[in-house]
Amino acid sequence: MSLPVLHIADRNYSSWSLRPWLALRHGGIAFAETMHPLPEAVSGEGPAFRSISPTGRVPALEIGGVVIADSLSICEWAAEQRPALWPEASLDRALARSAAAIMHSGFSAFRSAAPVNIRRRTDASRLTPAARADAAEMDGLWRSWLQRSGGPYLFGNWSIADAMYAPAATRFVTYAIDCSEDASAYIMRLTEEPHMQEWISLALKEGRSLERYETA
Ligand SMILES: N[C@@H](CCC(=O)N[C@@H](CS)C(=O)NCC(=O)O)C(=O)O
Repeated sequence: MSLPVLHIADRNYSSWSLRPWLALRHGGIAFAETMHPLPEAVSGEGPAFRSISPTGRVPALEIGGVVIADSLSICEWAAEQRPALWPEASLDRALARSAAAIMHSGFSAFRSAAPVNIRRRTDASRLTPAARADAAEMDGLWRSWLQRSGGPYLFGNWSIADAMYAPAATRFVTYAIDCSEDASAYIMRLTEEPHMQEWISLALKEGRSLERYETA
């Protein structure tokens, strides 16, 4: 059977693409990837990638003619191939899944005020009070999970929970967002590990600049 194909968008901007890409890489799962440039502007006609995924959005993983849509489902598929992508102990696994779900469905003020832009360095002036509150809440959650597990990642070994928060870590760097010492050390661990470094270096090589993600 041919390799699964992960459809992603621009690495510099696409937070959702990064998550399953990291899970597949950390799982040592062979896959091909296709990058689809994000539209220049939001068209009002709905999401751009209808020919790739039923949601019109990426990431999507194509396996043997079947398309798995949505970052978290792709991560779950990866964990079925490589169970170590979730913690081993049942309660830890449940907590890690909860952490992933909290990110997947939450922090919307933070996500919309501070879009992922790996290349950019600016200040936190564009953050609304709600976005700042989201960032502080995330910092508190990271600290509680790290304290409980003893680190180095949220639930001990690197897991899908860390994949889900990796784009958020880049936002703290891009927008120079204040955070606790523990959060800052976690952000460094997350962004300096080799797979994340590979993604970052590929993102930095992309030449496209999308106005809507570049203006503060
Ligand atoms: N809930 C989805 C979100 C996916 C998503 O919003 N993807 C963006 C790229 S980061 C997209 O495809 N945007 C295209 C569009 O909105 O036209 C997931 O977890 O995969």
